[in-house]
Amino acid sequence: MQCYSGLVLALSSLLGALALLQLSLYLRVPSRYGKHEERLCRPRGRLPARCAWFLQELPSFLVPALLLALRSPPRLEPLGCRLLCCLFGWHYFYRTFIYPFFTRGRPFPLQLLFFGMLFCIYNGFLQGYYLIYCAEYPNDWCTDIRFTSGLLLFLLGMGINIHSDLLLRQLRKPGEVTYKIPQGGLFTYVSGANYFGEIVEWFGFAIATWSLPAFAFAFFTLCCIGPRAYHHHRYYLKTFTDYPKSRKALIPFVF
Ligand code: NDX
Repeated sequence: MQCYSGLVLALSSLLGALALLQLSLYLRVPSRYGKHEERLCRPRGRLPARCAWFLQELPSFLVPALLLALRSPPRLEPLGCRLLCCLFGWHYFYRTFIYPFFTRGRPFPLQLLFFGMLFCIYNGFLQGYYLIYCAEYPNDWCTDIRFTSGLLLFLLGMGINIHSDLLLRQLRKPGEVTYKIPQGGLFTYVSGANYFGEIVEWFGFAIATWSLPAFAFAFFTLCCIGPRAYHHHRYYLKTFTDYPKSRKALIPFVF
């Protein structure tokens, strides 16, 4: 397989367009899973959260891994490019093989699972194809300010995301499905602490890779979970009269 830059441009632009579609669809009404499902329509089928998250996220790990295996001769030079591939793989290894097995979430709607899987195939292909077949970095990319600052942001975001998801998980005993007020960590400042971490993470990745596909994905993430953080915030304010008034929705002290 070779690098077709036109394909990368087309797929990245489509991802940007999907982000805008996502924003227009879910700004007023939240996507119908988790705490926003019950009050809206009841989906026909659901899968246990563990199974659903595993299946949904698997293509994001598998597709780049397949692309890497198909590359002949296997080459990911220089070191900067190899590290960047590892960051994406590292996140999706966690999201596919670790996160689902600890989640205490409610069953996930099959319909959304299907679209989520399609999205993960699409994005896994775009990011993997670009990094494995197209990206070229100078040998000293690892010392470039874009790489180092992006990597730091990525690690910071990932740390916040994993820690916040852990705090959410600890709110429930196994088998429980009730909602409580999240406390501690970045939840002290925002209702969507896990989403804030994820957004910082993917903007860090975009800066470190300095690539159109990664910026398109960071933008998609912002448009996908940014509005969801806002809906979570409204839900908490409506549900809990003692919800901390100073807490913002997504960005500490700002929004
Ligand atoms: N999955 C990313 N759009 C998405 C699934 C839905 O990873 O067709 C995007 C992802 C997909 C979406 C995905 C892409 C766009 C789709 C959409 C469906 C339709 C849409 C395909 C792929 C679409 C068009 C047409 C435009 C293409 O019971 P519960 O489940 O609520 O329990 C929760 C629990 N919890 C609490 N427990 C007790 N008390 C409380 N107060 C609690 N609050 C929450 O914690 C869960 O078990 C857990 C986390 O819940 P929540 O709601 O905070 O996070 P959640 O949304 O479930 O995300 C989990 C993690 C999180 O770290 C987040 O950052 C990351 O996944 N994520 C999620 C969504 C997208 C994404 C990352 C990304 O874009 N990078």
